[in-house]
Amino acid sequence: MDLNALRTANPGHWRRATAIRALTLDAVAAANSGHSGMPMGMADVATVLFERHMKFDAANPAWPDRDRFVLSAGHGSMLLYSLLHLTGYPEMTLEQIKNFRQLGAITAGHPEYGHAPGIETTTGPLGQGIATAVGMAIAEEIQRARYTKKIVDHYTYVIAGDGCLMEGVSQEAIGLAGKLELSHLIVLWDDNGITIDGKVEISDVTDQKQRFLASGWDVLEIDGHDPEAIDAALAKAKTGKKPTMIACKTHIALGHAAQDTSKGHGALTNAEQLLAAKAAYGWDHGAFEIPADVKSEWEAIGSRGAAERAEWEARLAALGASKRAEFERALAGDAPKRLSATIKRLKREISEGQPSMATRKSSETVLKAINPIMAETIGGSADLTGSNNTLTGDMGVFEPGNRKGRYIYYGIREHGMAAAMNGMALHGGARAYGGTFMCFTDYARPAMRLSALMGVPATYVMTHDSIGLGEDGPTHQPVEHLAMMRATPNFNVFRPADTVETAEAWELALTSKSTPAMLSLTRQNVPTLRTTHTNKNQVAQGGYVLADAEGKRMAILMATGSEVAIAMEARDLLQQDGIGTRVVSMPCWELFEETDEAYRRRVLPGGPVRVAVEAGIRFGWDRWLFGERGKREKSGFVGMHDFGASAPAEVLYEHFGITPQAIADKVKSLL
Ligand SMILES: Cc1ncc(C[n+]2csc(CCOP(=O)(O)OP(=O)(O)O)c2C)c(N)n1
Ligand SMILES: [Mg+2]
Repeated sequence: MDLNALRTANPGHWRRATAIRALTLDAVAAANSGHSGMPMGMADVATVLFERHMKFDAANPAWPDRDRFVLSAGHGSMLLYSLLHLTGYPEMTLEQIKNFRQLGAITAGHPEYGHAPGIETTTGPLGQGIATAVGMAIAEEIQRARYTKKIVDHYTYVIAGDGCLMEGVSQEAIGLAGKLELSHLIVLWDDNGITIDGKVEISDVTDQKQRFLASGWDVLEIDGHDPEAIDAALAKAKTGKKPTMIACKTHIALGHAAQDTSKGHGALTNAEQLLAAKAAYGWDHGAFEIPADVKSEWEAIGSRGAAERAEWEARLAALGASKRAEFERALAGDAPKRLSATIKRLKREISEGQPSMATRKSSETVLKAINPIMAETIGGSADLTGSNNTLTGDMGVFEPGNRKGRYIYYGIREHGMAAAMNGMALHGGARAYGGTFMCFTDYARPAMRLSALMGVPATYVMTHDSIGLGEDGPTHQPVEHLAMMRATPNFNVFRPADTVETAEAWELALTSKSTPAMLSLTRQNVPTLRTTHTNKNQVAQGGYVLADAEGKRMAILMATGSEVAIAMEARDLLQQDGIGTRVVSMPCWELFEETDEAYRRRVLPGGPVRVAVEAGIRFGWDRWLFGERGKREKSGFVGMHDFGASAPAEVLYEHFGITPQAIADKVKSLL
């Protein structure tokens, strides 16, 4: 690589891009950890993108109509931190850059959503960024259709590496974006031919350009160090009717001794080599030193969008009052005032009518009430719409010919769906839910974990939640999935027992601003158990006394979902034998855990025998069996101990011993 030619071709550009490279080298050296090569290789692309194309105003990072920038190759976090610092985002101070990767710094190892404005999503798990960006682009399309391009008209730019494109989720994302013709999505591929283990060719021979073309994208190819080529490609990408992938041929760790090698991927901390790279750049400034003229050029880029933003504010102000209020409400993530009354009305109807139905159907009943009053919901399913009951008649299907549609046929792409849901939530103005069989939580899991880590309130509609799904058998019967999701911090797992609890769970999911939720729903019918209407949302307490003991309280049965009805039948058997039995419904452990000690003591007093009933594995239940004043020798579990089997549901419940009689016997053996 002839650095001299690059330096002289466009000296201004070169110095601005080199500021990114120098900050990266210095921050990684100070932390003695990090990834230098990717920011050094993509500095030219990022500089041209921010300088000539990105619509943003560093002083107002939350401007809703800003372009979104997603650094999918999150290990190159110093690229993003440098850009935010140089362009003048107030929070990204030089101090923060100096504290790269240190405790409490906003410059975490990988970009973390919420640490600083300008970090649009958490990245680092490769492939997540590009898949999340698809959701951002969907949210933008829908809102552009609804509010016109005077109010919503922006692009989502992604920098993705070889790793992002090798991850399976990228194909789900690319396929979806291609089909949906997300023309405002532009992916810049850091085509450097290098990953950690060596050259890309040691593990992959995919023709990425052909792959994107085959999935319905436009593809461009450029020298990623040529500012004019970068500029022209970005300009062209914006005029297309399809999403665009720009293959940017780059040199990892440009100008360093480790250039074009896998050594260049990681932390380049050797002091001599660092100085030699800076010398090759013609950068004779001290560590973390940015010359004033370079910094002010960057700050001019950072404030370039200020006027455009002001014009946008004026257009928003000119929008009719109610439309504007609606735009702002959805953006703030506030539920409409009518939601609470709507849920209460539905609960009353159900408590009176007492239908027996599958909770997946209950969920549909709730959605039919909610979707018409919450225009911000965007629903979907990974090719199981009729099974997940996620589509309601008013939504319309989101597709190239109907940008106002709010239902997405994700295809068989659970992981891509979950990541897209994150993107919609992060974009703002959208509340995403999506369904699949609960067993396939496994397929969506990496993005579900990021929902929790980022604190975005995506709602996962996971139906067919146990052996109760019957004949599809153990491949489809979740047993460990409740435990897996309960183990995830900041994630609410709801397993409602009937339609009333399902309505309450939905209300909680739809009013949450920072905690994602999974609704674990049955395929099989369950009776209405909440036959007395209460305005109060009981699921909000996580666990509550559904039926108290008559006479002396000798046993407490704790159950969730479809097993609550079985526990109620066991209670009848026990009461007939004079054994006073309380049934506690525990639809959301996480919320129960958050209630105060005094409440939990009332629900789970010490003394009585405790039996937990759930058609999943026991893992986690000991917290409620032995903890909270419980005793090991006076507690038991009725549930699954292994994988399920293929047979009708009733046969399986008998076979695995999850029956009223088995519960009653267990209680008696412990008394
Ligand atoms: C899902 C996932 N798997 C593995 C890693 C660890 N990892 C980080 S970067 C990287 C190599 C990525 O290669 P590439 O995207 O080409 O980045 P470059 O070396 O070009 O900077 C790997 C394996 C990760 N961050 N995420
Ligand atoms: Mg690479």
